[in-house]
Amino acid sequence: MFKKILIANRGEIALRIIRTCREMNIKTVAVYSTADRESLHVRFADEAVCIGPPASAESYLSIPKIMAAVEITNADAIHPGYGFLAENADFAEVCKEYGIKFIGPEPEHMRKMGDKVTAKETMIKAGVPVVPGSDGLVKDLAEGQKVAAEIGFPVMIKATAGGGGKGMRIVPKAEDFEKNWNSARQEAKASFGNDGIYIEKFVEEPRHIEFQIVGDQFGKVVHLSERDCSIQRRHQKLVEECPSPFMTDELREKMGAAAVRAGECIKYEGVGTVEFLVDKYRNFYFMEMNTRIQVEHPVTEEVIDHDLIKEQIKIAAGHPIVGGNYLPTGHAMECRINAEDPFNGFRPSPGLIKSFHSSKGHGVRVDTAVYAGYTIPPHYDSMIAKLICRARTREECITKMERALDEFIIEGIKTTVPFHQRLMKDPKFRSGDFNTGFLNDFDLEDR
Ligand code: MV4
Repeated sequence: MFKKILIANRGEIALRIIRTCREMNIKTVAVYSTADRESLHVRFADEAVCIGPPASAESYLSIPKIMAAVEITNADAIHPGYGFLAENADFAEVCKEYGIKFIGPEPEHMRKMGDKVTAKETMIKAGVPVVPGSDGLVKDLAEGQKVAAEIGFPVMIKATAGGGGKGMRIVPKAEDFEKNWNSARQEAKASFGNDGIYIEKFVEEPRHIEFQIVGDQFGKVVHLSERDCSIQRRHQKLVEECPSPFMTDELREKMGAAAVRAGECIKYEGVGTVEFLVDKYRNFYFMEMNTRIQVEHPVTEEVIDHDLIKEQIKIAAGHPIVGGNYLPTGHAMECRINAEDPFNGFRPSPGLIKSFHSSKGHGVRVDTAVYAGYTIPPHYDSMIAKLICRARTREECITKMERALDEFIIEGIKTTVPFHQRLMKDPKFRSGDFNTGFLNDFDLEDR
């Protein structure tokens, strides 16, 4: 087992990883920018190293700075958390060269899944359903128009280096193709320095349902059920839950088997997430694979009663997986509490937290690194807490979430708490009748 893990991250996930390391008797090293001197991950780690100024590019994203911190503290593994360098194959490669264990998959797997066309080709080989579309990259406008006509409108233009909606366009009909082709290409070039484009049939009113998988170093892969992440705004998830209200035993069987095949086919090592689009007929299609621990992992932890960070560390240390797939017991839901003003277009609201009292009680979990007197720096992500509730049924879970949201006190900044309070009362949300378009016509002022 590792003796000392360096956590190349900040905020709640850094704290989350430190907690598990302490329970496993593993020493921890925090790294921090000058904006994070007063952060809890710095206080709770056994050692802390300042790695630069507030700008991420010169601190949390700087591979040389992080490797220098590894060297001076003599850490034997790095946990990247999510975001920052978590899906950077070059970073994983550098760790390998230094003889430091990167807690995550092989660089080759990160590279494969980071390129969407390669990921899709890999899934086709594994027998995982994908959205009908172009055979790989489309070379020019003329080929794009031809392929789109064959697939049938509406189609979606996507960037192979994409994800999170960048370089993505919906094309309703043939006459709209050229302008969308040009703008998608430009955006992809500007955002990723890669203008590789592919085309898919547009799946209408899809749900976003993802499967948590775990693979060990011996080629065994199991799934830990799904998470429904359809409640999103501009590709930012706001609520996640397990089970999906749309799930059936039969569908879970089929999607779970597909997710496991995806992992087995590439001999995936570590925890990963296979994202699917699911249409109203319960057809499902591979969308992307994330090769990191995700923000919403606590939802799965609550319904399967396992510590996923601990599983990650054990697998990285060469332990085998025992047992099979996991089915959920009860229901869990996570609301992301962001320092944003939901009444003003979710505009970021950093600054001093004057008072902070987190929700408590049976079935309530709050993952956060903020406290009263803490000043949220403007340089990073606006998520300041995750409120996770667990109960026997979805109904009880929502009721508990309403209670927990009502007792959450955060003063000094604007947060997304009022958004969640209104969402929990929405009849369509409560009945489980929603898809990824739900928030497009959800207006807070009407409620
Ligand atoms: C799609 C789609 C419909 N049809 N692909 C959004 C982010 C990127 N990962 C893929 N996305 C989508 N791809 C086809 N062929 C709809 C979306 C989509 C979406 C997906 C999941 C969650 C929220 C979404 C919001 C808008 C669009």
